[in-house]
Amino acid sequence: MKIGIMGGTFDPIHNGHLYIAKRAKKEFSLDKVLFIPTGVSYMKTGVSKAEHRYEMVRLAIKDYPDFEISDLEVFRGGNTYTFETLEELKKIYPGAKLYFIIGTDTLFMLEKWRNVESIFASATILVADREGDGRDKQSKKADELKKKYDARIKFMKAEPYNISATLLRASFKIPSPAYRIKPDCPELVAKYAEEHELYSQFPMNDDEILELLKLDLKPKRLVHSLGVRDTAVELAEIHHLDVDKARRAALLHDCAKYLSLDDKIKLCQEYDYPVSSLELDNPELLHAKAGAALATEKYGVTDPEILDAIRYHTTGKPNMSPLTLVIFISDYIEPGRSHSPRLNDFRVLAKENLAKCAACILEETCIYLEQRPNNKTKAIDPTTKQSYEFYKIYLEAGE
Ligand code: DGI
Ligand code: FE
Ligand code: FE
Repeated sequence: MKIGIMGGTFDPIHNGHLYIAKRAKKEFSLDKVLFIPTGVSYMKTGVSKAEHRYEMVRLAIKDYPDFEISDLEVFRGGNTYTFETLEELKKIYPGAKLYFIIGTDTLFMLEKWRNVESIFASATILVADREGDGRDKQSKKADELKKKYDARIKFMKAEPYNISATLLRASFKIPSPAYRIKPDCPELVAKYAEEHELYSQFPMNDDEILELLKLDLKPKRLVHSLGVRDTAVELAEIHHLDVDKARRAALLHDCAKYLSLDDKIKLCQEYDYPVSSLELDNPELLHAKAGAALATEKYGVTDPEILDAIRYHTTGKPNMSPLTLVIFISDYIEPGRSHSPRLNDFRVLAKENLAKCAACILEETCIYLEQRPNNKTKAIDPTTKQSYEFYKIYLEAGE
């Protein structure tokens, strides 16, 4: 008998896990696949209770006759070690060939696992790999392990699935039904998670926000947002501000960039953010206000300082909070920007004097908007103008 083994936290089990189990079963003619949810995890904190994770796996596989669940790890006291599980399975299924299914990232961590020699002796390792041929780094690592431990390692073609658990948890945390996305797991699992509020009771963390943003932003915009994040974090550290708030505001500052005009207007109305006729004529301005609303609606952010920083990141405003200044500036100077010859001066200035740096940026923005060629001049938003009026005294001020 050939038995595939899918170990994991399964918090929660998702379609990627099922897909990989199906692929492994087919490609290696396995008689069955055993799903073994971990008990107490010694590597991860903040994981859902084992009984919930076990129940979700049970629900997910109940219509697959060749998939089974095992409680070997769930009810074992203390830490769970794979080599012990495999030892037990050899006793339960004497003579069976065991195939331990892992993702490519695990291939590189295996050697750190307790008693890895015993793992290699007990089971063939099946690596779920996007290309299916264990290219480059993976096949090198596999060859190394084969030599060193006499390991049996095979690659199977399957999409990597390690990231989507984060996205899946995030999808349970989206507050507004209008912006909810369908969780990528069996319906029974989603229902169970919702009924027991396994994920929705916690606010989204930055990893989850990032996974959702990947769906909302084009690749270039995502790179920009990560640049703003890194710049904002650095400036927050230098100026002794709340680094977590800066990181979050920066990540989300352009989250509404690709919403339709209708959606942006609707969001602003719902949140009582007034929309001016100038903004309707220059709708690219609206993504900042709409972004503050979307940060609440979709990403669950309610902190007024973060929302203020997102809302005013394009125009600035008079007397900005230090956090709002940091986001306004970071958006302009992040490493991916190259639109102004003075950027390098601004990057130095931002570390020394936020208000003066904002003044320089506002001055440059006003000049840029007024002096665009071919009569393509853009109207300066009154808030941009007011910010410039407020900050321009810093232009003359010394250090
Ligand atoms: O969203 P980003 O591209 O990262 O940058 P942003 O939010 O600072 O600016 C978006 C656009 O808005 C950019 O092309 C410059 C423009 N902008 C900034 N202030 C004003 C403005 N456009 C008008 N019409 N009026 C303004 O006051
Ligand atoms: Fe923006
Ligand atoms: Fe931006």
